[in-house]
Amino acid sequence: MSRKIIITCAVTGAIHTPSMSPYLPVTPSEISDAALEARKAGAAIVHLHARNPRTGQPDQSPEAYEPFLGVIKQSSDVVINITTGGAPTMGVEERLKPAVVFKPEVASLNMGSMNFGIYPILEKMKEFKHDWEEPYIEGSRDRVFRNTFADIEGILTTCADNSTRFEIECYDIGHLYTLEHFVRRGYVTPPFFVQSVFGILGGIGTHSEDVLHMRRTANRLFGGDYRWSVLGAGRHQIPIAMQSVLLGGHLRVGLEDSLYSGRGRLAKSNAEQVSLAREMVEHLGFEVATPDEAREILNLKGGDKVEF
Ligand code: KMH
Ligand code: ZN
Repeated sequence: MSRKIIITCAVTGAIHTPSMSPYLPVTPSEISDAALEARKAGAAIVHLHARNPRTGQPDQSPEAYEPFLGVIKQSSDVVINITTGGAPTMGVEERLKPAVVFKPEVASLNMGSMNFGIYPILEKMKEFKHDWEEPYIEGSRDRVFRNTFADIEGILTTCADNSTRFEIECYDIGHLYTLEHFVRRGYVTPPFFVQSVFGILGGIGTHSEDVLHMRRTANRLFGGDYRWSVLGAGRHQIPIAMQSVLLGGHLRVGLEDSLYSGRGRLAKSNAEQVSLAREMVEHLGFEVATPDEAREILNLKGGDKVEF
């Protein structure tokens, strides 16, 4: 049987703002439509953030999530992953709330405090639809995305009570060593899901040597105990996804990580990026995993054991 590749689609995130693309999902119905279309195109997991429907500002209140979580669950078997990263402007308690309330199968978990520079995007922007956008983007010059050891331990402990498992986001080699520390202490159990992030200003770069170094280090530290996925920011999305597939891994796409689908061409939907990724996977001779296959690969609790 050919190896099954898990496609995660991160449909909106908290990096991009409405003025950057008219296709960025903002309202609950745009987010649920994007998730359902991504599933149809081949995604097994959707990684979700919520936004204020009027302004598009990241919103981590459970009330902002509620309108789309139920819709997605009722219309699809897709695995729902709720962010605990929220936005770097938010406190950790605020970021954790939706995962605590809704007890999803998967939640994201960021493995270290870091600079998270999105301010270079301003060079390409002239007009803003909303007042919050420019200071939010510019503010990343002097902002730390906080994920201390205590924060990580708190998230692991709280979500473990709900049998939520994690998309463990590692933006640099040191994050793998932090993960190893928590594995050794018994807070993280196999098979754990490592999402290696390439190309965020403040994290590791996008060179193929970076990808190989991340893979080799994770192999050395974790052997067969982990499942590996990657995401490449911006134009690196598909090239890095392809390297992961060739190195035995899974992949993540979506408008959270890149607004494009091809050189200089805005993606009109999340599904467009999923379709591109799926084509690439199939051209390389592999198959995409269904949500149930992803559940088996990652040992998830099941879509009927969530609180929404
Ligand atoms: N946009 C990713 C690079 C999270 O939601 O926890 C970061 C992310 C964080 O996905
Ligand atoms: Zn995210």
